[in-house]
Amino acid sequence: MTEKEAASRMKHLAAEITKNSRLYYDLDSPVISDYDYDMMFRELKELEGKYPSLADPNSPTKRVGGEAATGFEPVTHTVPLGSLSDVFDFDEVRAFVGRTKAFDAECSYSVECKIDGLSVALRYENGVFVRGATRGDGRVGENVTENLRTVRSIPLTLNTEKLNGMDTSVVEVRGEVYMPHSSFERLNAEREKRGEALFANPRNAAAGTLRQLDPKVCASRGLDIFVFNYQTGTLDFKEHDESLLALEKLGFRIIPYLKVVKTADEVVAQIEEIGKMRGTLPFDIDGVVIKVNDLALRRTIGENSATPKWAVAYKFPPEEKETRLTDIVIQVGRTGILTPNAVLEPVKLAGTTVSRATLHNLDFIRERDIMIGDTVVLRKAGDIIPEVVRAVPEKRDGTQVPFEMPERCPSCGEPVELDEESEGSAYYCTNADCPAQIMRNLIHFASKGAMDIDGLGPALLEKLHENGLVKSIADIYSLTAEELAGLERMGEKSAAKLISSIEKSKSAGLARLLSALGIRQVGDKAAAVIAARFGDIEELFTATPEMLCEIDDVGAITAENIVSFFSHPQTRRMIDRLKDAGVVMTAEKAASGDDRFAGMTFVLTGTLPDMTRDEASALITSHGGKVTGSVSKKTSYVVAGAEAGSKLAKAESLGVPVIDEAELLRMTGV
Ligand code: 0OX
Repeated sequence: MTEKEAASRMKHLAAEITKNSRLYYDLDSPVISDYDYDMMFRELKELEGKYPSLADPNSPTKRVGGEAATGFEPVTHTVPLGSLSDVFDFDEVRAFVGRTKAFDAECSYSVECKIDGLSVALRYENGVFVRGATRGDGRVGENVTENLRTVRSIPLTLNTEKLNGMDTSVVEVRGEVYMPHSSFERLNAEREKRGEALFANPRNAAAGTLRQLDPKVCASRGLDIFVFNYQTGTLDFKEHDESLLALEKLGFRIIPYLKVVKTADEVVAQIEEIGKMRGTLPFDIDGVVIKVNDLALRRTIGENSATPKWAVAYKFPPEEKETRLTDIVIQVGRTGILTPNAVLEPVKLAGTTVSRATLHNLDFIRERDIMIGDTVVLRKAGDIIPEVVRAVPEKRDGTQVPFEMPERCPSCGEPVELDEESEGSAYYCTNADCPAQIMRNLIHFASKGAMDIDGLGPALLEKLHENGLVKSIADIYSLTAEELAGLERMGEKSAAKLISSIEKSKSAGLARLLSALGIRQVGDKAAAVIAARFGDIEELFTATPEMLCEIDDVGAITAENIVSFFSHPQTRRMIDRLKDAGVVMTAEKAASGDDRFAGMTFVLTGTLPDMTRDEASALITSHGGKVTGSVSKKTSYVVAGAEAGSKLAKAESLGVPVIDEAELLRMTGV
């Protein structure tokens, strides 16, 4: 690698690490696996070691990770909560053993599983729990005492009498708070029912839960803890395992599967033992921690700024599991694309039970030589989405059959065609009235990112479709409160609420409407630029592919799709019906004629003194602004009222300006 190549690689790695670290720490929503993150981190560190002159002083490797967020009081830890240095193979484990044996050839090691949760420090005074804090940056964390009090396995008082005669007046311990698989599955099932975003994995769910401002929420989510270190206090121990046994007597749940061993071979054997158990445990572990057991020897060996030299974490590669692929079923997507899905014998993988995985397209199946009935290897991409890595042809017994794309759509029976232009051999149903497509079109149309019709989710749409009340998109706008109230389990109040959401969606504007129509390859971004460029839907009925291609984000295929969509007589009829219903067909222009909030996004939280939320939203949109439900770095302002909750805390942690109703009114010139 030349110096120039190294510089460019380092820049790329630093940007990726920073981006993914924000997704992980601040937004609790990682998109790559921890393993991939660690690998990038390590590569950057190595390059910085090799090319010190190229190292950026602000490199992410110089940070410990996870800044102390606001919303909770800061706590300066009595003893800093150091982090572990990671190793990824047994040679590195042996090198660690060698380094520490150099201090004392008799050195023994505590080998323990590494719980995948978040580290906290718990302080007890005179046997009573007085303070619990997150790790934060290792030096300063957040005071989450009230939330931790709700974790049943954290003792509120210690069994001090069990340590007869020992001074227990101050005890500070460190442990890992985690969410067991059972709690995680229950939480995500409830969130799915309520149409809320799912947590990617148990660790993110635990982190999100511990940061809840309302301890009742935390109490309801079933967090747990394993204590793995005596931090400081009036007790005195010689060895780590001895300290943990004492902590257990005091009432703590201590780290399980801990074994003290002497040699590098024994350390490696114990790592392998824990590795074998990994998939069967009721909680996630992401590695094994190896620590020098003798506490005096730890002090001799010392630390490297924030990481002790007397411990390392061996990190597991992403978990893989074998299972049987019993069938391949076809799902007809919103745009008519046929996607093959693997039906799997249910298997537990990285915290959840997996029984389905997408096979993307025919090329994917052929490249991996996957047959129906095969044993396949599964893994979770980014710790989240299950994927079939490969088939295991050695395990075939002659009953396996190759997969063929159906010639007719499994939903409507009309012919299927190969989309020559698409990557990866996409087949699609040629019937625009295919029921599978209609249902998915309806669901997409009403969804959050599209027309955002609150309350009109998949289950209700399904019911409306079954009852013949909604056969196409335009039918949504002819629904009446009486028709809705006639449906099973739909009260008058909910019916009126839904009618008002449908009404509100009419002013979503051209960009959202274009994205909601489900034109093949026209997502949010393309819809926004097309809306900005054309301004009125009528212009799109006469647009040529050339005109569309002039727009940066629109390629030739998308342009053809748009032209083809607007050339259908059904499209004309649908748009006319939407227009008659009052759906806005022009690009978002401020209704007030004053678009001072153009390009700005607002989030409302809490109760405002004089305005309802709808009134505040209307005020913002009428000045060209957008109102969304969740706070991100892109949010321009959070408007907070009384009893504002976690959105306020999040705004503060992301540095998003927070204003009150009076300030909002001032900004609009009222
Ligand atoms: C765990 C875990 C984490 C902490 C700093 C020095 C030793 N996640 O299960 N850390 C530690 O110990 C470290 N032990 C653990 N078991």
